[in-house]
Amino acid sequence: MRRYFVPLALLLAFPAMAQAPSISVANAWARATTASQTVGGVFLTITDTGGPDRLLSASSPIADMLELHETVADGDVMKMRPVTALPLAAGQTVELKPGSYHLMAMGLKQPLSPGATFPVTLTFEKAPPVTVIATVGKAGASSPAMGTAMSPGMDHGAMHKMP
Ligand SMILES: [Cu+2]
Repeated sequence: MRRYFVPLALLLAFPAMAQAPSISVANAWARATTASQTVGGVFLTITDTGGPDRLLSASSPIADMLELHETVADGDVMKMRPVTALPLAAGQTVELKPGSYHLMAMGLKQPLSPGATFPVTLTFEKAPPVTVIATVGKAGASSPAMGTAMSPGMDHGAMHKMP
Protein backbone atom coordinates (compact mmCIF):
# COMPACT_ATOMS: atom_id res chain seq x y z
CA MET A 1 0.00 0.00 0.00
CA ARG A 2 2.78 2.39 0.92
CA ARG A 3 4.08 2.57 -2.64
CA TYR A 4 0.97 4.49 -3.72
CA PHE A 5 1.87 7.46 -1.55
CA VAL A 6 5.10 8.36 -3.32
CA PRO A 7 3.67 8.78 -6.84
CA LEU A 8 0.76 10.76 -5.41
CA ALA A 9 3.14 13.14 -3.66
CA LEU A 10 5.06 13.63 -6.90
CA LEU A 11 1.86 14.36 -8.78
CA LEU A 12 0.82 16.96 -6.27
CA ALA A 13 4.23 18.60 -6.26
CA PHE A 14 4.62 18.69 -10.02
CA PRO A 15 2.36 21.61 -10.94
CA ALA A 16 4.24 23.91 -8.59
CA MET A 17 7.57 22.96 -10.12
CA ALA A 18 6.46 22.94 -13.74
CA GLN A 19 7.85 25.77 -15.81
CA ALA A 20 7.11 24.31 -19.22
CA PRO A 21 4.01 25.74 -20.88
CA SER A 22 1.12 23.39 -20.43
CA ILE A 23 -2.55 23.96 -21.11
CA SER A 24 -5.57 21.74 -20.70
CA VAL A 25 -8.94 22.47 -22.21
CA ALA A 26 -12.25 20.92 -21.14
CA ASN A 27 -16.02 21.26 -21.42
CA ALA A 28 -16.06 22.56 -24.96
CA TRP A 29 -19.58 23.21 -26.20
CA ALA A 30 -21.55 25.45 -28.50
CA ARG A 31 -25.05 26.82 -28.71
CA ALA A 32 -27.25 25.30 -31.36
CA THR A 33 -27.98 27.61 -34.27
CA THR A 34 -30.80 27.95 -36.78
CA ALA A 35 -30.38 27.80 -40.54
CA SER A 36 -30.44 31.60 -40.79
CA GLN A 37 -27.65 32.14 -38.22
CA THR A 38 -24.15 32.64 -39.54
CA VAL A 39 -22.52 33.15 -36.14
CA GLY A 40 -22.57 31.04 -33.00
CA GLY A 41 -21.04 31.02 -29.54
CA VAL A 42 -18.42 28.43 -28.60
CA PHE A 43 -17.46 27.96 -24.97
CA LEU A 44 -14.81 26.02 -23.07
CA THR A 45 -12.68 25.94 -19.96
CA ILE A 46 -8.93 26.55 -20.11
CA THR A 47 -6.60 25.56 -17.30
CA ASP A 48 -3.01 26.75 -17.38
CA THR A 49 -0.90 24.15 -15.61
CA GLY A 50 2.40 25.66 -16.75
CA GLY A 51 3.75 29.19 -16.76
CA PRO A 52 1.95 32.39 -17.80
CA ASP A 53 0.63 32.20 -21.34
CA ARG A 54 -1.89 33.79 -23.68
CA LEU A 55 -4.64 32.40 -25.86
CA LEU A 56 -3.99 33.99 -29.24
CA SER A 57 -6.52 32.45 -31.60
CA ALA A 58 -8.90 29.61 -32.29
CA SER A 59 -10.12 27.83 -35.37
CA SER A 60 -12.57 25.16 -36.41
CA PRO A 61 -13.63 23.57 -39.70
CA ILE A 62 -17.26 24.50 -38.90
CA ALA A 63 -16.71 28.20 -39.54
CA ASP A 64 -14.63 30.62 -41.57
CA MET A 65 -13.06 31.82 -38.34
CA LEU A 66 -13.39 31.76 -34.58
CA GLU A 67 -12.99 35.16 -32.96
CA LEU A 68 -12.08 35.65 -29.33
CA HIS A 69 -14.75 37.90 -27.82
CA GLU A 70 -15.54 39.40 -24.47
CA THR A 71 -18.91 40.60 -23.28
CA VAL A 72 -18.91 44.02 -21.65
CA ALA A 73 -21.63 46.17 -20.16
CA ASP A 74 -22.18 49.45 -22.01
CA GLY A 75 -24.70 51.14 -19.75
CA ASP A 76 -27.63 48.75 -19.66
CA VAL A 77 -26.63 47.05 -22.86
CA MET A 78 -24.37 44.02 -23.00
CA LYS A 79 -22.05 44.21 -25.96
CA MET A 80 -19.48 41.86 -27.43
CA ARG A 81 -16.15 42.98 -28.70
CA PRO A 82 -13.14 41.20 -30.14
CA VAL A 83 -10.13 40.59 -27.90
CA THR A 84 -6.67 40.19 -29.36
CA ALA A 85 -5.43 37.79 -26.69
CA LEU A 86 -6.67 36.24 -23.48
CA PRO A 87 -4.08 36.25 -20.68
CA LEU A 88 -3.69 32.94 -18.84
CA ALA A 89 -2.13 32.95 -15.39
CA ALA A 90 -0.16 29.96 -14.17
CA GLY A 91 -2.31 27.58 -12.20
CA GLN A 92 -5.53 29.42 -13.05
CA THR A 93 -8.66 28.27 -14.83
CA VAL A 94 -10.54 30.58 -17.18
CA GLU A 95 -14.06 29.71 -18.20
CA LEU A 96 -15.22 30.95 -21.58
CA LYS A 97 -18.97 31.15 -21.10
CA PRO A 98 -22.06 33.10 -22.14
CA GLY A 99 -21.88 36.68 -20.88
CA SER A 100 -18.11 36.54 -20.53
CA TYR A 101 -15.20 35.59 -22.72
CA HIS A 102 -16.24 33.31 -25.55
CA LEU A 103 -15.30 32.20 -29.01
CA MET A 104 -17.50 33.48 -31.80
CA ALA A 105 -17.82 31.21 -34.80
CA MET A 106 -18.08 33.60 -37.76
CA GLY A 107 -19.34 32.36 -41.10
CA LEU A 108 -20.81 29.04 -39.99
CA LYS A 109 -20.69 26.57 -42.83
CA GLN A 110 -23.78 24.74 -41.59
CA PRO A 111 -26.19 25.07 -38.67
CA LEU A 112 -25.01 23.62 -35.38
CA SER A 113 -27.56 20.99 -34.39
CA PRO A 114 -27.90 19.75 -30.81
CA GLY A 115 -25.75 16.71 -30.12
CA ALA A 116 -23.38 17.34 -33.04
CA THR A 117 -19.67 17.51 -32.33
CA PHE A 118 -16.82 19.41 -33.99
CA PRO A 119 -13.14 20.07 -33.32
CA VAL A 120 -11.82 23.37 -32.00
CA THR A 121 -8.11 24.17 -32.10
CA LEU A 122 -6.68 26.76 -29.74
CA THR A 123 -3.36 28.47 -30.40
CA PHE A 124 -1.29 29.83 -27.54
CA GLU A 125 1.69 32.13 -27.31
CA LYS A 126 3.89 29.53 -25.63
CA ALA A 127 2.07 26.24 -25.19
CA PRO A 128 1.57 23.98 -28.20
CA PRO A 129 -1.86 24.13 -29.89
CA VAL A 130 -4.67 22.18 -28.24
CA THR A 131 -7.53 20.58 -30.14
CA VAL A 132 -10.71 19.58 -28.31
CA ILE A 133 -14.07 18.25 -29.42
CA ALA A 134 -17.00 20.54 -28.74
CA THR A 135 -20.56 19.28 -28.37
CA VAL A 136 -23.53 21.34 -29.50
CA GLY A 137 -26.07 22.04 -26.75
CA LYS A 138 -29.52 23.53 -27.06
CA ALA A 139 -30.18 26.93 -28.65
CA GLY A 140 -29.78 29.62 -26.04
CA ALA A 141 -28.28 27.18 -23.55
CA SER A 142 -26.30 28.79 -20.78
CA SER A 143 -24.28 25.68 -20.00
CA PRO A 144 -23.47 22.38 -21.65
CA ALA A 145 -26.19 19.78 -21.44
CA MET A 146 -25.60 17.20 -18.73
CA GLY A 147 -23.65 14.24 -20.00
CA THR A 148 -22.50 15.85 -23.23
CA ALA A 149 -19.76 17.95 -21.70
CA MET A 150 -17.41 15.01 -21.27
CA SER A 151 -15.35 13.96 -24.23
CA PRO A 152 -17.62 12.03 -26.56
CA GLY A 153 -14.71 9.78 -27.50
CA MET A 154 -14.62 8.24 -24.05
CA ASP A 155 -17.20 5.54 -24.70
CA HIS A 156 -15.95 2.59 -22.71
CA GLY A 157 -18.47 0.24 -24.29
CA ALA A 158 -17.22 1.07 -27.75
CA MET A 159 -13.61 0.57 -26.71
CA HIS A 160 -14.23 -3.11 -26.05
CA LYS A 161 -16.04 -3.82 -29.30
CA MET A 162 -14.16 -5.80 -31.87
CA PRO A 163 -13.80 -4.07 -35.23
CU1 LIG B 1 -19.29 37.15 -29.49
